[in-house]
Amino acid sequence: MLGFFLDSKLFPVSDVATAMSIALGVPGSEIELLLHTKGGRKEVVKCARASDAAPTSGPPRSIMGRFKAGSPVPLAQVFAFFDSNGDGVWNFSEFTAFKKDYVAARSGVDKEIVDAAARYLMTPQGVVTFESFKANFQHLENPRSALLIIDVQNDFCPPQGSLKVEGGTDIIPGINDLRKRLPFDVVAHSRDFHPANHCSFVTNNPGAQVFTEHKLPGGDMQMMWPPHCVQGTEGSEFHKDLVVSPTDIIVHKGLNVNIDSYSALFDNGHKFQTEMEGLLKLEKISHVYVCGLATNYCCKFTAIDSKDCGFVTSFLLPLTRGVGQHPNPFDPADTVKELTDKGVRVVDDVAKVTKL
Ligand code: VGL
Ligand code: ZN
Repeated sequence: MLGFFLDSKLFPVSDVATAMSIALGVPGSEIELLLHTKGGRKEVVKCARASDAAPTSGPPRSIMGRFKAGSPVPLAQVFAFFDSNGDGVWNFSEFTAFKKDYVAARSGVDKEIVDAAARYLMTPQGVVTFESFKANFQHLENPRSALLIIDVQNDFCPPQGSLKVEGGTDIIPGINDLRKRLPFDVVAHSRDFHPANHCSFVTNNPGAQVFTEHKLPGGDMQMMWPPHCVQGTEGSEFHKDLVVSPTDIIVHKGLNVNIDSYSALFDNGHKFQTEMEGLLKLEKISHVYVCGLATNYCCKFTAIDSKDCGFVTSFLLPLTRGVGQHPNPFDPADTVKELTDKGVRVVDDVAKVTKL
C-alpha cells in the first residue's frame, strides 16, 4: 500500500501521482511518502514543498460554468485561470479548485468518476501540465469504461468442467449481449491458467480435502480445488459460446506454482501483478464492470483490487455465478456485503445499466 503521513495520520492513496500532488499542495507541510509492501515498510521519500503551494484562501474560482458539456472549451484559458501562482503547472490546490468547478458546472456528473478520470490529467510527477491537461481533458468529458470478463472457461462450466460452477453457462448470452448493447472502450478477459503441479490442486497436497482450507508448506492457507484450467488442456479454453473478439485483452493468471491468483490484477499475496492494471491505465479507463466466474472468488477479488487501484467498480451480480460445496457453500449475500463495504457498486439488474 502507498500512503502519506499528514499530522501524524497515515492516509492511503492508490498511486504515487495522487500522493505527490497532495504533497505539493499542502502549505508548510513536511511530508513523508512511504512505500509499503506486505512485508513492511520498504521505502521513504521525504518532501517538503510548501513554497509550491497555492494560496488556500481567496474568492471562489469559477469558469467552467461558461462552457456547456459537449461544446468546445478554451483549454488554455481554463488552465491559466486555475494556475493561481502563475508557475505554468497546477499543484494540488489548483487542481482541486478546477475539479470542484468542473463538478459544479456539469450537473449530474458522477463525482467518483470525475476523480478517477481526473488522475489522467496528472503527469507521473503528480502535477498537471498544460500538455497533460490538453491531452486528457476529453477523458473527463467522456470517461472510459472497461468490461472485465472473468474466467469463463470450460473447467468452470457445466456439464463437463472439473470445477463446474452451478449455472456457469447461463451467464454467457447475457455477457455477449451486454458488450453488444453498450460501447465499452475495452473488453478484457482473465484466464485461469495453472501449471499441472499447482499448489491449489488437492491432488498436489497429500492428505488434503477438496473444498477445504489447507496449510501449504510455505505456511499460507489455501483452498483445495480439483485440478482445473491446466495449461494446454481443453478445460483451460474459453467456453465456445463466449464472444472473444481479436481486439479483446486477455490476461493469464495463476501461473505461479506456489501461489494462487483469484484476482485478475494481483496474486493472492499481492506480491505480483498481472498486466491488467497497467493496460487499463494505458487505456485511460475510469470505470470497470466485472462479470464472470466465480462470484465469490475470482470476480469478488478482481472487483476489490480494481476498486483499490482507483477504478470506479461495478459488479454485475446477475452476470456471475458462485462456487461452493459442503463445507463451504455459496451465499451471494456474503459477497454483496463484502463488496459494498469496500465501495464496489453492486448492480442487481443489468438491464438498468443503460449508459456507461
Ligand atoms: C476460481 C477457484 C479456483 C475462479 C479459480 O475463477 O473463481 N475459483 N480458481
Ligand atoms: Zn484456479
